[in-house]
Amino acid sequence: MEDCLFCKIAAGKIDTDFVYSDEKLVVFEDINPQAPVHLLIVPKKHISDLNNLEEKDNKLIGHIYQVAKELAAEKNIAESGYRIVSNCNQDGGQTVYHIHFHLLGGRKLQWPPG
Ligand code: DGP
Repeated sequence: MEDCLFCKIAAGKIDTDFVYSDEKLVVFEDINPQAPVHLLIVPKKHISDLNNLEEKDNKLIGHIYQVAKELAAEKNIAESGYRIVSNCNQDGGQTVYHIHFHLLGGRKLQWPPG
């Protein structure tokens, strides 16, 4: 998608420090962090939101959670705890329409979310 911000970041067209990257995804720090650890896990494949996930994406989603778990350990939040969030559409608070997963931790997170 030519005018998708996260496609551009994932393709290296916008200067961004990746915390992690592989052939399927990139991970970088959120520009507006909501917790001491706030990473965005972004697949290279353009999927606009959770509603557009297909069965063939199941392996990718599993991989995202494996990478999230490893990054949580690296960031020393595995034992204290963390949250993985994917906002969907307006009421879910989605602002960037390229599917992504927030990895949040490093403080006690509130529940329910606002
Ligand atoms: P969401 O609101 O769930 O769609 O999350 C989008 C997140 O993306 C939001 O927390 C802010 C972050 N973000 C938006 N633009 C940029 C950017 O250019 N760079 C980085 N690092 N993060 C961005």
